[in-house]
Amino acid sequence: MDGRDLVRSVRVVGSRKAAQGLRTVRAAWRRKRIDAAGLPPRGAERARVPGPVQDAEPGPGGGVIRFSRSELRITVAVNGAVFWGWDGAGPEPSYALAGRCPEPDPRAVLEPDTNGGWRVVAERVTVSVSRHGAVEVCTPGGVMLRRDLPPRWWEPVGGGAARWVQRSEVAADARFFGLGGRASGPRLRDGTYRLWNTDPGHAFGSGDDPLYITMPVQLVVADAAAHLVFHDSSWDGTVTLLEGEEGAGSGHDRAGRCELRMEGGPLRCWVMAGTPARVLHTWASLTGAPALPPAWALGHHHARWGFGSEQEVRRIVAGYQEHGLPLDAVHLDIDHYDDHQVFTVDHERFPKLPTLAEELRRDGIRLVSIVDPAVKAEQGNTVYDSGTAVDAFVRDPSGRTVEGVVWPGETVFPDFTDARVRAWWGGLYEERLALGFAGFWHDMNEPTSFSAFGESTLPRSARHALEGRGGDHREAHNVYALCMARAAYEGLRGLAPGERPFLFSRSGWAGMQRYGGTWSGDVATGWPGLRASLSLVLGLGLCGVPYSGPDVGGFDGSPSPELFLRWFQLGAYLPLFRTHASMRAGRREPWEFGSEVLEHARVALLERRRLLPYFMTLAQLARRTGAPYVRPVWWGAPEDRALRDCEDAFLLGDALLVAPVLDPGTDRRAVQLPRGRWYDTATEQAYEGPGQVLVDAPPARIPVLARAGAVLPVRDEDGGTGLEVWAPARGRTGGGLVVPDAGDGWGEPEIERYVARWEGRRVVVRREDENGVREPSRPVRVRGLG
Ligand code: NBV
Repeated sequence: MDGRDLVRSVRVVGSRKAAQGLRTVRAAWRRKRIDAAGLPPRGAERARVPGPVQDAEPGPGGGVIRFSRSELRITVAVNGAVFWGWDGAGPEPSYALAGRCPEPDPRAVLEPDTNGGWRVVAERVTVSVSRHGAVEVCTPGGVMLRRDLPPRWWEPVGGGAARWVQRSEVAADARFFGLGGRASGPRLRDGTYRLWNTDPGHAFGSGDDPLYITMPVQLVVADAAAHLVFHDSSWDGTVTLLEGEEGAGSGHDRAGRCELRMEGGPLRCWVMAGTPARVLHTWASLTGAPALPPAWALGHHHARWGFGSEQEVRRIVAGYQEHGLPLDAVHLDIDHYDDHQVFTVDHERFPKLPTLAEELRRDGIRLVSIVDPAVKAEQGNTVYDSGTAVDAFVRDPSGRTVEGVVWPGETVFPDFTDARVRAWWGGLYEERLALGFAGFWHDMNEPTSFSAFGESTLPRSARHALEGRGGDHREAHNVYALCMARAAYEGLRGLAPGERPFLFSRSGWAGMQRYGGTWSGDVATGWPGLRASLSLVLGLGLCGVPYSGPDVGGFDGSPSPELFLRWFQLGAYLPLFRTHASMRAGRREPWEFGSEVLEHARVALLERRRLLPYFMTLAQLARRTGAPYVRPVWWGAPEDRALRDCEDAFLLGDALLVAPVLDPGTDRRAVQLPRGRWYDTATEQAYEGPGQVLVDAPPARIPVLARAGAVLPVRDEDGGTGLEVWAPARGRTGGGLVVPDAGDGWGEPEIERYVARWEGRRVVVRREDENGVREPSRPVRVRGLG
């Protein structure tokens, strides 16, 4: 390129930017105009509370309690979850629930309470309803887990959606987690959290809230038990949390508080109580089993906004190979599209995509394609034309198609809340599969539409099918990405029935795990961003979404070699292990940070590869039990308060405790251990928990501790799967599960159960199941004997 070319291209880019800027101004005005005409004005409202209790009528699993100005339906389901809904709200229809609602528990009965109210007594909980409509969920031992005060509604006098508020109290010692993906967690501090999926529009840090995935799902952990509470309304809202305070034995505890305000939608709620494992299991039985990623998706992924050409992709792949770094997937961002249009290819810069895909596949590397929901509004664009033919795009109340602005310029948005539109959209992935793509990365689906001012999304009055019920964007916004994921997942199942779809999505809602996972989105490069990435993965896992991970190295800017390395070392233990960055950011290939980083990154990659069978087992167990792979350290001991407040370490399954380095200049760090013996996996030194220990964290590695007695599957040098066993403490036994699945199909592997015990001076491992006890057919290596 000579000087004149450069000047010309700067001008082209400059004028394109100006044109896009102008479009966003026009789009902002358009949105304002549409909403001014299409949304009911906020006029006079009437406040309402349930009023005094009148009578009650038993029904399956509970019954209906009538108040003078509302009625409350309570049902305990066979899975132990409690449902309650005001004003006649039932559990369905719901975007969160998977298929049909669970059956009511016939053993749960509604009976009068001594205080003039009513109660439902079930096996795992007792639900008491006061005379004015406060709902208390207690353990069978009578300890209160949460108390929901009588709600209050504000109804527009002329009709329309009622706003409501629900205040609740929890134990003074309770801690809050969840609410989707929050950068400031995992423990949610006092403050107000919004429920409206949002692209922050810049690389975010720990102070940015809300982000792409919000969910009215809270996991509350207290001495008495853990419970998950889900308010099933997809409308905009806020949750204000205030942790309680204990009066140090004075008897003057202040309860923890939660206030949920919703702009509309049914006032209905699910509560499930028990151990964290039981709670997540019940949640998965309600909202669906997490999709099982194909085995390759548990390896290492490298992405980049701006590879720009096939040659560059080949150069990066060759770099991985030359440096002896395992690589399992390469992701192509919007720059491989023709002029940023979804389901197209820039044939100049990517002339032979199927050949590239095939060559990579021969080396064990899959190609993943980004998919944006917005479609360029231009006749001749085949997606636009075919979508128009099936009336796929969101319209405003006057019937005009809503136009927004995204990367390709003026765009329209498929209405994924319409089964017909989902079927059409799902079919479009055929083009991607034919190009050789093996997985899909949904972006910009909050949905985001650039706007010079106001909200960067669709008009709130935009119409949606909502499965035939009809409604507007106020209700559809938060489930837009969930429905897009459903469209892709179902489409892919039809197009490639023999393969498990690989899908991860920036935005989503309760139940999104049925279709795939997610990632951090544009996490800011910096130490706070590193911490935020762990917070997101932990928080989402507690909301039932077990597969996620950050942009390793951060999305923008250039991480220092130290920050990159520490991020890489953390990423190696998270479900989605992906390096990715913005077009304008610095490099993210491990060899770009000097020989020391390269060497340590290689160790992290090889360790990830060695642990693949363990990751696969965790993925299989997540599907069967709802337990996330990455768990807070209090997972098995929520009553240990020091663990409850520990946010800088996590359990990877039952066997490992990972203590990432989250601060610069660290070569040793404190680790809060749960009860029992733990081995530093690098030195095999044993530590006894509970309590805090100091562990070495040199640049070469982050501390990873193994639980005494753990049996975990690891990849041998020759590619087979062996068992790594960590000696149980003397006189104790241990064990572990192995779910061997090396593929990407639907086969149901048999679960192998191993038990480790001392026999004399040896630790022996046996496979035990209904067929009896036998020697394992896998090679065994016992560690921690020294
Ligand atoms: O498609 C470009 C990027 C993508 O690289 C990133 O991962 C997404 O989170 N995308 C956002 C749109 C542009 C963000 C500035």
